[in-house]
Amino acid sequence: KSCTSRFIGRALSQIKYNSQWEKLAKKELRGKDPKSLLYVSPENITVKPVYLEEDRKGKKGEMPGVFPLSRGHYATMYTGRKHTIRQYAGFSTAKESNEFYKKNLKAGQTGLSVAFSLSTHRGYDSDNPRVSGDVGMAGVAIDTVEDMKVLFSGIPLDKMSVSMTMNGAVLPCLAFYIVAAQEQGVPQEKLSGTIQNDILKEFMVRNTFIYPPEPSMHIISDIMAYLSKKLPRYNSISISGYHIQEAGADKATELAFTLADGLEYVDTAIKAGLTVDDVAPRFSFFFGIGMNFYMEIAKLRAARRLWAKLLQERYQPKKAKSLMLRTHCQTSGWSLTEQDPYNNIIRTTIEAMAAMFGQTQSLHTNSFDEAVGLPTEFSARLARNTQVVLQEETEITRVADPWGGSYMMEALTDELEKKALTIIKEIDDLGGMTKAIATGMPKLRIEEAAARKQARIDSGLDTIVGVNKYQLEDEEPIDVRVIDNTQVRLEQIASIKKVKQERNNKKAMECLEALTECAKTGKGNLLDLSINAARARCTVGEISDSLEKVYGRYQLMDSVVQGAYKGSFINKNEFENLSDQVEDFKKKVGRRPRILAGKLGQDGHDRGIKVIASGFSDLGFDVDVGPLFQTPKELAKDAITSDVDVVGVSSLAAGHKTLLPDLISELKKNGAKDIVVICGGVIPPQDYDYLYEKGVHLVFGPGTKILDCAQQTLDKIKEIKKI
Ligand code: 2CP
Repeated sequence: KSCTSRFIGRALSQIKYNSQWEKLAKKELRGKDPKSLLYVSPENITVKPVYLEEDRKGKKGEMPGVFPLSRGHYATMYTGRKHTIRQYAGFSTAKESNEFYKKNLKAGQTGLSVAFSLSTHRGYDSDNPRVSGDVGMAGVAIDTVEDMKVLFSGIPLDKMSVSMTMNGAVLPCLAFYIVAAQEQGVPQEKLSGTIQNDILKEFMVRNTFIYPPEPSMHIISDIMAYLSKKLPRYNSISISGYHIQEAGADKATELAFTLADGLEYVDTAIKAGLTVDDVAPRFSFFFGIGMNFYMEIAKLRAARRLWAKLLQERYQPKKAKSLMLRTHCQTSGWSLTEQDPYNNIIRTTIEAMAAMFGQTQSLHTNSFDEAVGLPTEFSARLARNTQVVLQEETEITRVADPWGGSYMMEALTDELEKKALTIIKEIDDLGGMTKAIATGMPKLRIEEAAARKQARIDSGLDTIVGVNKYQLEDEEPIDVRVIDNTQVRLEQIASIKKVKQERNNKKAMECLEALTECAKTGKGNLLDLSINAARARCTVGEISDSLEKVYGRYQLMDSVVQGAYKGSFINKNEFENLSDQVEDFKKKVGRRPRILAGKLGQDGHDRGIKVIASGFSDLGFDVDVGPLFQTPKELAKDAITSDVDVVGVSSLAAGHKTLLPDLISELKKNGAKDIVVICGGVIPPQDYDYLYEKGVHLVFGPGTKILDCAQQTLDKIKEIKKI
């Protein structure tokens, strides 16, 4: 059954066609009903095969630069200034990343964007045993201001705008940046750039939080207060939908949750004594751009319109800039496939075009190899040049909002605006985003959508070339960047030791105590005090700990979505065949096959593990999802205590070669040799043999059908346990 026919019943009643067009279409379709051409998107928007003048009846045209800004917040848009080519990068040590940045800037990149190591994100120094597999792997390790100085050595920070993706350890990292610039001779008021600083979405999807929601919001209001006074050119937040889409949400949901987060931040600032005009002009946004081309362009147009309208209605700002939704975009990492990976170059180009047609201010284009590992110099060059070619060889940037006035694009923009507004009202009814997050509603919605999407792909309803259609018989492995994690860690540990030896320890301790005191009393500004601590050479771990003493470290309570995978799986026979085998297992063994799905290290990406958990659970497995951020020892202990048959580990941040062997040796050490260990995620095929040698039983690459994964897992349990 085609996707269209499944949804057609629902869509039919809403649609009226122009009778002349309907007649012509019927003839061309040899009598078939033109309504068979309708498509219903995951946003539940019915996309028609044709849009005509009557679809815009009674609606006025808009002008770029004029409220409600759907067509762009400047009259000239790219004709006046092209978007910033801002590639997100960082790996290994500050020295290596600095060299990489400088090369990229010479080759056409126009802004910088720092990817920090997950250890840094979570406020741990590189010498902390919890982060043995994380240091320098998915981003650059920064422990002190000395590392930050090396990261920007030879890069004039008064001229270069720098984005830093940092949320959990936002205070020390931003403080290091400000002090590094000052020591480079650049006063803070001259700094331009953006700090992500969007903690609300971390609690929904990205999971690199440190403290609980309430003190985390307090940190944000201190940062906004400091930046609005002292760094007038710096964007104090990057309110991010990207991760919401990557985690599985449709575009209306991504849009709604992101703008609802933005409204919550305005409210937080106002509660802290600031005005909307103090903060909103320096709010910035960040959206993901996937493969639904028209819908993505419409999303960015609807985002600008909705934000301008909501701010006007709710806060009546005086500054025109407060209404502007300025945004960065990134092509979808989720849409990249391990299979036939050169197709990813095509996907990224299409997504980059959608972002540019949507008039983004800044863009990152993914490298084609990111489904298997960290980008190489070659793949990063192609990714960057995708934007350079689009900017400099095509004439796309010659016209402001070129899709404006298209009957279809205007209709989709209206529809997305309407859908997103309905969801924003739901959030309002729950008392705003912080309260909504506490109910678990946003996370659950996103996880259900992710499970439904996986079922559509596994059922062949949605095509992914090379994955569920037109597969290659033989796949040649591609090169990936290899990082010697142990070496990076040793270098970082040596440099922390040196900084601590050379600093005035008494001064450093006083700065840390001042931070703890401020957290206790609420008196003083946490960023101001973090800057003092950074200058006194306190480390990221020390600054984070000084606050953790008061705030504590947040533990996420998690559950598994039930029924969404099964409900959207089309081929019921295929599904039931496997669930029957699970039932047989239960009859023979006396219990269901039991799996503990875990995440190791500081890698908080949990879409994969959640989707697997939902699918396995719907198939009849007994599924537990372990807490995030476990050490191999902790996960092994939980697996043994819960007496599981299988431990499943999802790894998306390159720690697999350190963490999985450690897990296996912990299991063996404790006599649990017959627990099946499976893993999946972003794992280069070159590493599969290494993992098998170390005792991993099954490795699943991205794009594996859940049913295949579950079948092989069940067979492996039976083989190992001789059932
Ligand atoms: C721009 N300007 C113009 C025009 N266009 N002036 C007149 N006419 C025009 N047509 C002006 C702007 O007002 C601004 O000046 C200056 O030119 C720079 O333009 P901009 O549009 O502000 O560009 P930008 O400096 O590149 O800033 C773009 C953003 C910023 C979106 C506002 O927040 C940003 O760069 N964000 C990047 C976020 C990022 O890289 N995130 C990485 C995510 P004024 O400044 O005087 O107004 S990492 C992703 C991973 C997945 C993760 O999170 O884990």
